[in-house]
Amino acid sequence: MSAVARVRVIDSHTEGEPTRVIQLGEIELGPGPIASRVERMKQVFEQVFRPLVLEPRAGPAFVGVWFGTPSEPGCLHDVIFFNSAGPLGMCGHGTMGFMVTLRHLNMESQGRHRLNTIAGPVSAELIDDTRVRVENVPSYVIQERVMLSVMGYGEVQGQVAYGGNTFFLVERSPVPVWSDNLEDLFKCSRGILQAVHRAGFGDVDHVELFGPPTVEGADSKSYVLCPDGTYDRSPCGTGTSAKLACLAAAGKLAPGVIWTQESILGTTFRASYERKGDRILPTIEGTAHVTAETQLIFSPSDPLREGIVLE
Ligand code: PYC
Repeated sequence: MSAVARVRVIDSHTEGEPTRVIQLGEIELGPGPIASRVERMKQVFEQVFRPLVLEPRAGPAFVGVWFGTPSEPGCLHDVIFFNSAGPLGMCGHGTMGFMVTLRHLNMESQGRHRLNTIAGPVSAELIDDTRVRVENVPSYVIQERVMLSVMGYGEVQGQVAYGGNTFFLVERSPVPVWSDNLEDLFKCSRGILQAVHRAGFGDVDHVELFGPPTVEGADSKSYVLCPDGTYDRSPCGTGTSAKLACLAAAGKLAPGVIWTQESILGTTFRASYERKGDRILPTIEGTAHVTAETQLIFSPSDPLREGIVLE
């Protein structure tokens, strides 16, 4: 950490879920392609990147964003999302936070922009200063009707689907999807994640539990367990994309029809899809607000300069 003692970041939240954008040029990851940059990020992850999203400099559920020169033609930037568990394939709420941050920094011009993520290029458009529309990567169902035996919760049925990250989606949550039920939702979704790995789906790193909506106009409410062991405060853009793939495959949602996904907090994303061969192309819309401009300080004498990690 000796070379990086101060890092300027911009914080925002998207429907409640925090995003921390590292200002351009603060941390170099060398030339592209994006896969090489991700490898370099992983080499110094615990010393350089993870401390940016851990306590005592961040709170729970922070997603970090590194961005730099595009390594893919037609893209505005390479954008790498990460949480304290490592890089994320894509991040819907993070893309919204990133676009609103670019506007805050006067670095964004009008119109739709392509951003190169680990999962592939996505399009993002600022509708106004805070509202962002994201056209995500092609999304699809990997396995329908997976039956799991989950200790303490019995038989749980769900689907494995991809929306930029890989999800296990449980249509009928074994525990009510209510915000006063967070402890049980965490225990249940952790048990499901372990069971889904035992069942051979090692790529699954997020779990979504669904229940009836509680805000007017929403179609469904979700609790989303993320790879860093926190829950998504937003309705989760990649998770909503995976959900649309399941709905489309089951013939429950037609192309172009709006699906409103509610988060555990009661905030919402509006989503719809177009067909793209045997996959779908989801569009997610939500609101982000900048919350802080900060310079983080990593003093060599600070015993917690690499963040608080409880093994
Ligand atoms: O919005 O895609 C998302 C996301 C993934 C993890 C946290 N948020």
